Amino acid sequence: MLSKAFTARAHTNIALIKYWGKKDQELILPMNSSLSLTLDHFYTDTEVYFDQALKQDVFYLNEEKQNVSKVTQFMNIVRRQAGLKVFAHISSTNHVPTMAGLASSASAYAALAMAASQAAGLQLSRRDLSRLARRGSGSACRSIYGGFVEWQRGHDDQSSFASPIEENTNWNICMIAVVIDKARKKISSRLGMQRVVETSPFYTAWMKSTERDLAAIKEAIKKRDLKKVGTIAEENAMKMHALNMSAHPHFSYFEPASIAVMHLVELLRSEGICCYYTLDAGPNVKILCSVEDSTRILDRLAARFDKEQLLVARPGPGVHLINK
Ligand code: 2P0
Repeated sequence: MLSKAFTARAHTNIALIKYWGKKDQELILPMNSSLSLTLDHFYTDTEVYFDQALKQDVFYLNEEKQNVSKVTQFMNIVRRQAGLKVFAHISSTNHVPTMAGLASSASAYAALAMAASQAAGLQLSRRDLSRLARRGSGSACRSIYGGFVEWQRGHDDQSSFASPIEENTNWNICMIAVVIDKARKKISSRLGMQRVVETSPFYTAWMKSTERDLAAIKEAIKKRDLKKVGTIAEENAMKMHALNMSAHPHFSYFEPASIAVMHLVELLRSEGICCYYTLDAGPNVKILCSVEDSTRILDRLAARFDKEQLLVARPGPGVHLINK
C-alpha cells in the first residue's frame, strides 16, 4: 500500500547573522541565535510517499540514487512522531544552477520536513515544522519562512525554532552570489563549527557580540537601512571567519578569488555604491545590494568572472506544497 505523495518546495537562505556552533549535536541546538534572508532563485523540490513494500528508505537526488543514512535518521524522527513503521520513497531535485556550489542542506531539509510530515499524516504548525527541519540541519529551520527570518536559539527541542521577521518584504534588495569554487568543502560546517566551539579562545566574545549584532540588524531592517544592515552582516561574517582562523588546528574557507571579490566590494563602496559581502562555509561570496545598483556591480564583476559564475537572487518565499 502506498500513502499519498506530497511535494514541497523550500528555498535556500543566507545568514546575515551566522549560526556557528552547537550546544547539542543530537538535537541541533545552536550556541547563538541567527538571522537570514530566504532567496527566490535557489530551491529544492522534494516528493515523499510511504510504501509498505519497501525494506528501507529510498532516496533519489536529481534522479540519482543516494546513500540514505542521514536521511533515514531524519525520517526516523518523522516516523516516531507519526507512529509509523513504514519506509518512504524520497525524491529531490535541486534547482540551483549546476555550477553554483550553493546547494544547501537548508532548502533540502526544509522541503523534506514538509513533504515527509504531510505524507505521514502529520499536520504540523510552521513552528513545529521549523523544529523538525532543524533536526536535519540547523539552517533548515530558517527556510520554513520567507524573507527575513530569525532563529531563536532557545534552550531545548521545544524552544529552538525560527520565526519570520518580515515574510513578504517589499524591500528592493538583492543578493549576488559569486561562485568561486563548486568543489566540496575542505571542512564541513558541522566539523568546522564544532572545532571552533572547542578550541577558539574568541568564542565567548563571538557569543556576546553576535547577540548585539542580532538586535542591531533587526532595528536596521525595520528602518530599511541598507548601509547598516550590510555593515552589520559583513562584520558578523568576518567575526565568524576569524573564529575559524583562531581555532586549533586553524582553517579558512577563503580562496584568493574570495579575497579579490571582498576587495572589489570595498572599492565599489569607496566609489559610493552601497554593497556588502558575506561568506559561509565555502569560498563563494554573496553580495548584498539594492536591485538598482546590481547592474553596476555585475558589470564590474564581469571583468573577472564568467556569466555563469554570477547569480542574482531576490528575497523568496517560505516552504510550501506544490502540485507536480
Ligand atoms: C548559517 N552556516 O547560519 C551558517 C553560517 C554556514 C555558515 O548553517 O550541522 O548545514 O547541519 O546544523 O546548517 C551551515 O551549517 O549545519 C550553516 P548543521 P548547517 O547559515
